[in-house]
Amino acid sequence: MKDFLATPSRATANAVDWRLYLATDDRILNLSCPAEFFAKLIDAGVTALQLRLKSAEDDRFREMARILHEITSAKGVPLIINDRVDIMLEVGADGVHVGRGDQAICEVRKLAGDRIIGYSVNTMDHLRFAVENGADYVGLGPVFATGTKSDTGPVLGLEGLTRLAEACPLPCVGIGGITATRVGNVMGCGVDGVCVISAVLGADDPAGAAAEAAAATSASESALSYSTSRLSSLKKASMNSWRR
Ligand code: TZP
Ligand code: MG
Repeated sequence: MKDFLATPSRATANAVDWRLYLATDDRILNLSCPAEFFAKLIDAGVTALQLRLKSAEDDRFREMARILHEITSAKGVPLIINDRVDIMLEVGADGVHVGRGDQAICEVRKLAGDRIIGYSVNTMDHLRFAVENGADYVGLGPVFATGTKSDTGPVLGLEGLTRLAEACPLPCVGIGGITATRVGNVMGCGVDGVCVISAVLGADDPAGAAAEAAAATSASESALSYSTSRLSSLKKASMNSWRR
């Protein structure tokens, strides 16, 4: 059986601070100075960034990826690219995030090498699939109703999120409808962080909203000590039983 801990991308994903994982949507295409915008958000407390664009032309996607990669590298924050493993490789980003309708994880792995692969999970079967196929971290959601993405599975609620987080041997973040006031409850479900879009990008003061959400992740049960305990023998046992 392949040793989970020996996989470089797993080790990398385990080392990431997932507490405030900001994903984008297409509204960032209207920013006049995206570099400055994201630099401020990282300074405010964003710990990981996902470039997620659904309607951008390839050239524009690449341009944004390059801009964000420059900022995230300078600030020491990982950059994950949604859907596009080709663009992730072109710009040298840290990883790629895929969902059930995207390229299969095993195909993505052939291209991504030891870069991080994230996978979207809504059910226990999805989680098992992600682990068995070598994902490095998972997004669990939608936790709450969201207006940002329409083709999600059913809302998990805090109970559903807790069940998935407890069974999850990988770093995991809750996603979907998470606002700063909900961060504490979501972190309490045992996730390593929250992934948010509207709570920050839809705020009148995005940097202020990021700072508020970041403070809420830190105020809740320590995500870092949870990550460390993730490597307990119990977790490793469940992890290995899921791997081929
Ligand atoms: N995947 C599950 S819910 C969701 C994605 C991409 C949207 C999250 O956006 P928001 O605005 O934080 O609810
Ligand atoms: Mg996708």
